[in-house]
Amino acid sequence: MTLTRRHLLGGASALALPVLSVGNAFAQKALFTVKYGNNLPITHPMNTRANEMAAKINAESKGRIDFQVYPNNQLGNDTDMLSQVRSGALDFFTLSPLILGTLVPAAQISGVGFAFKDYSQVWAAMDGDLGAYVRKQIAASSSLFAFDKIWDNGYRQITTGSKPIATPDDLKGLKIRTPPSPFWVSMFKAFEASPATINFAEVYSSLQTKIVDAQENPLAIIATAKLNEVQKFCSITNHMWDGFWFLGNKKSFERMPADLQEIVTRNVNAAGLNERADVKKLNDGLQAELKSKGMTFNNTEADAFRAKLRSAGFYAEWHKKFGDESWAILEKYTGKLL
Ligand code: X2X
Repeated sequence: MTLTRRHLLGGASALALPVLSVGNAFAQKALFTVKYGNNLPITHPMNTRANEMAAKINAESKGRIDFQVYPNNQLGNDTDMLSQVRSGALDFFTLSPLILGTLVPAAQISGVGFAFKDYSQVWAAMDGDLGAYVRKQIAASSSLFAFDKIWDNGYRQITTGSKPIATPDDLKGLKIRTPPSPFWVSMFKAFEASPATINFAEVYSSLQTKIVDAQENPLAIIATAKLNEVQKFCSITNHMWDGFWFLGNKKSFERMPADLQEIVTRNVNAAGLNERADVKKLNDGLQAELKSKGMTFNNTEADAFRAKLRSAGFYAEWHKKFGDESWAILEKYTGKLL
């Protein structure tokens, strides 16, 4: 966070300028220049809503804040940006709870395979006691905090270049990319696949050069990252719901006076709710478009995949790792998982 106008004008040339400047007419007199980074393509609803949010924050603060959006891994990959936001070099960062799990293991609980049957369970949990529990863990065990309303990624589907995934047996030996998270590796090892952790910034090229044959992501990401150009099959597994905590560096945020903190908080949460609606609409409607671009789709039976995870001891292992307290909070919304 750049605190003074002089510093801003002097330092501006050294700053990587935001790809999508929100045309902040007030930038010349900003007291607080803040940087927000993410890993998604500019066309993903996360960035549409983030730029809209930034313009509102700049206007409502009457230019005292210059909120800058850096999309699409412009500041580095997830691993880089996580260390930047931890140190305060980056002020805000949106990150999957499962990748955050490398720093705050308890955060991974929202990604338990096949846990949330539908979005009513997701939002009841994430806007309820489970989200509150995870945010408490984040604040207690790191230099970060998370805003109340988690942003949406969606239900994840498996894509491959070689074959459709119809049953759990089709995952045996499959070289599949997962995000850098012990939880994701654990899930696909339970399926007897061969997971390789790769940051999202490198996924397209890793598929194109066949370093891996498969990956898994919601349709909105498959489409906006153009993964359909390097993947042939998409199997609707809905194996995990995933989101993005909108993370902030505590010390950076606390430097702002209360009135500016309120403007940022209100707009981040409001943008998150709008992003959720956009992502769900996209994920619900993209199959036809991706089919028209050559992808082959198949549906799957969740019970067969859930049974495989159960027989591999996946649920029992993670129940033990998360502990009874958090597992009970999760099951309050999902029902018994074991
Ligand atoms: O890395 C991924 O697959 C992505 C874009 O979905 C996340 O950020 C977790």
